[in-house]
Amino acid sequence: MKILLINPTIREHHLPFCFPAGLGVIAAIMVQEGHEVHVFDQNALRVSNEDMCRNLRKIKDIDIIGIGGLITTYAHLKCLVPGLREMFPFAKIVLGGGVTIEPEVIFEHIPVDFCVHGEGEHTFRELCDVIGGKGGDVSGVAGISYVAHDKNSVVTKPRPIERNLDQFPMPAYELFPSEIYFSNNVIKNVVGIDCGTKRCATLLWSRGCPNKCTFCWRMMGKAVRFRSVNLVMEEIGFLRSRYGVDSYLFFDECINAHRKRAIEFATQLIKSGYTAPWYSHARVNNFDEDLARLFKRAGCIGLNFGIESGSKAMLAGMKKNVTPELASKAVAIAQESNIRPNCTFIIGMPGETKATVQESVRWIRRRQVRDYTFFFVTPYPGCELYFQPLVQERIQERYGTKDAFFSALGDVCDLCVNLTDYTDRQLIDMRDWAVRGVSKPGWLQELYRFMKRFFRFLCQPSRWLTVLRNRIEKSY
Ligand code: B12
Ligand code: SF4
Repeated sequence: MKILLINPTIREHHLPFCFPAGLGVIAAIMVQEGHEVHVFDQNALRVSNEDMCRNLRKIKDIDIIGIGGLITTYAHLKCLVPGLREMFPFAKIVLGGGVTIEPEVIFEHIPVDFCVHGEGEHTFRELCDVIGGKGGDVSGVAGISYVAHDKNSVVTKPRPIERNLDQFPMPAYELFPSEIYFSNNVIKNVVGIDCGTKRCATLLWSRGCPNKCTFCWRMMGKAVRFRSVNLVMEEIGFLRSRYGVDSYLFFDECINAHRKRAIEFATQLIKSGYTAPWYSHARVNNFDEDLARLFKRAGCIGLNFGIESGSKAMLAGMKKNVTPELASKAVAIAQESNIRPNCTFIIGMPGETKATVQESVRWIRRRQVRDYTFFFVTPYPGCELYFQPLVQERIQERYGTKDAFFSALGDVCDLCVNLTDYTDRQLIDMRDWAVRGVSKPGWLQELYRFMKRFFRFLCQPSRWLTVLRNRIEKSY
């Protein structure tokens, strides 16, 4: 069959830097299955819907169109899909990714035939088989929804998560304009760490997160599943030789969700002899000196820690399951290990006050964190927070319909729903105050910090040896 996969534009204000890993794996599976696969990566190419449709006209007789992404693509898909429907009246349009979280809303506002919920690899393959007439009925495909003949929407039984990620192929990089993503160098241009590398790829080692933060949607489930490091290394080797990629951002939900596995991962990276700079997301628990040292040796240059708040009470409300003290300790360890910590904070959870925001500001000042960001809490559909009565009430008050709410969802830098007792203006002012309130360290403080780190380094001969060994290994 002829399958067209479309990666819709996301975050227009940023350069495209993130290869769509999910769609990439689905594309690779469809090729393996013997289908003729076409990809249009609108996000990488940044073309308008009209130009994309003009381009797509060249492809004749498409049987299935697969499209999708995060819930924040909802408004864009609402404009894009009707045009596709008109151009390809006989093709089945399948929507996947986080945007399908509430299929009833989708079917009412976007003319698609099927929604795929959760991991899409097996579901899309099976759905294509049924559509292609290989037997069976769509009602037997787990993890989808559709509108039946009686106009009622049907949701089939949930698709279990795949435990063995190794059975999935590497994303079909060659079908996408991957160069664009890699050369935009996310570590340098978005994270802001310039370590002299030219091309950065985003990739995944694991899926899932065992934690339960109320603002977070864990579509990939609670059970963390890991790809074998050998396969990750194989992918890295391919990206290096084919695209000249020299740095990596592991987009895992939590790279140290399991400390033991994280140790194995770093150890194998080191053993493989290829320790290019990498960056990832980490939790403040499960992070200690040994792991930090190992991560550093394996090439880690920075970690994003979701600190969320300097207030114990706010952290408890988010079910973050950590304390400000623990966060402080982890960030200190990262700083001492020369792993640059990037700390993100959330403002506007129910119960937030000026005093709790002040606690976050004090936390940052105490820790002398250089890279920090304050985001507004956003109850993305699917997360625990979204289902709280107060949140539903505020969404209803402000937007009236789910369609209006979904259409408004974008970056967490924008205030979308106010869950506090302050006015919007007051909350925005509080965020701005927090950002200003943390005075950036002056050159004297920087010098003091550098000297402190340098003397600590001098007192640890094991660290000189590590640096020396890495240098020697690199020169070979
Ligand atoms: C990479 C990433 C991004 C990339 C986008 C990547 C992309 N093109 O999809 C970027 C950096 C742009 C991004 C931005 C944001 N992100 Co983000 N992001 C991730 C991250 C870290 C990894 C996604 C990933 O690659 N997963 C692995 C692949 C295999 O899964 P997948 O992409 O979901 O694809 C699978 C299924 O969804 C499905 N599928 C997906 N597409 C399609 C298409 C078809 C046709 C089919 C059949 C199936 C299908 O099948 C795939 C294979 O199983 C996840 C967290 C995580 N580790 O999962 C958060 C996550 C997806 N992001 C999230 C959020 C909140 C955001 C932001 C809103 C945050 C912000 N700072 O503002 C912004 C959006 C901004 C905006 N204006 O739109 C939330 C989800 C939100 C939601 N409910 O949709 C997540 C889950 C993080 C979290 N735990 O809260 N993000
Ligand atoms: S915020 Fe991070 S640690 Fe918390 S549940 Fe989400 S991915 Fe896991």
